[in-house]
Amino acid sequence: PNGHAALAFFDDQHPPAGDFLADVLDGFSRQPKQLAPVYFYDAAGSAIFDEITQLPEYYVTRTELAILDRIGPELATLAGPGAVVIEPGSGSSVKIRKLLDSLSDPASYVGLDISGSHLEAACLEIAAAYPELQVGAICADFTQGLDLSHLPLEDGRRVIFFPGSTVGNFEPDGARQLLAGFRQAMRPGDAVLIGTDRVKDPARLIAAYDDAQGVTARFNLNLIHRINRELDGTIDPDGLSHRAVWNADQSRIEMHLVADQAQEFHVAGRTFQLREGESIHTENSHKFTQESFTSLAESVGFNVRSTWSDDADLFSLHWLEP
Ligand code: AVI
Repeated sequence: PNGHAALAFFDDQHPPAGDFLADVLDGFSRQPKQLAPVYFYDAAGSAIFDEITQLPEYYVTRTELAILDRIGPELATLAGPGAVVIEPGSGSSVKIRKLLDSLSDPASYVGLDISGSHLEAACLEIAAAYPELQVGAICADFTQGLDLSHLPLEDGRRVIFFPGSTVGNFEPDGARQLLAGFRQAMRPGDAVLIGTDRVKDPARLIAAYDDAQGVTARFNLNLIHRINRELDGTIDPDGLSHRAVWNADQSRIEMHLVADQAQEFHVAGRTFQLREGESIHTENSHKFTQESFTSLAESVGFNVRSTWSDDADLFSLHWLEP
């Protein structure tokens, strides 16, 4: 009995909780100041991110969904019947439904997330929508490797679904470690279906991260509100401006909050200074070419079996096999 009756299983691997306060103090002590993008996604931030996915400038989500629609039959062939779909960071419910709808007779869905409550809610929704599917949950930090050894499910092909170009939010070493963790958990015949955003015209990229309605600016500033609220912070959000910059050397969009004038602030009793024009670096979103992603995947022992893109080559999905 797992205490989550509608789920086939709930495997709590007891991931250590992230230390928001320690990470913020550490990030503000660095030069340049930085904050980790994982902390964007409290309830308010997740709701703003949903708004971002609907923006005219943010082509990412709708382009990936259109590719998923188009390639459904191919995915069904590649996955075969009885597939076990595993979703690290489960929550992209529209995309996972498209995938499940495309596959022929998927046997099971396994959500995997660091937040147990979020995970349970997401998995219960899938279970309700797909009564034929076995639905299980693993509460774990997927950046620390995947332990799939206790999956009490039939042995179909395992397909790890990692959409959205979330891999791009990791530093190159972190992305390699993440994919290596996936690779280690896989058996011959298993696969990863992963989305990556493409290198393109910088103006188009910058618009996607600095939209006309200011939704992305709100997303960025929400992190400051969160620090003020949860960590007894006194940062003046009105004195910070959202910036999106294309860093061609690192092939990434960077998000920053830049101080319009100098300010001193406190977080949990510690004092920090921002100079006029000084930036807090809040996110990297790496963009890939076919070559750069292939070399990343191959460096941890994957074969890129197939890649699909939209006509304008904005976004790609890749099928990786060990
Ligand atoms: C979640 N991740 C893939 C988004 C991205 O595009 O890097 C996060 C985001 N940041 C600003 N807009 C969207």
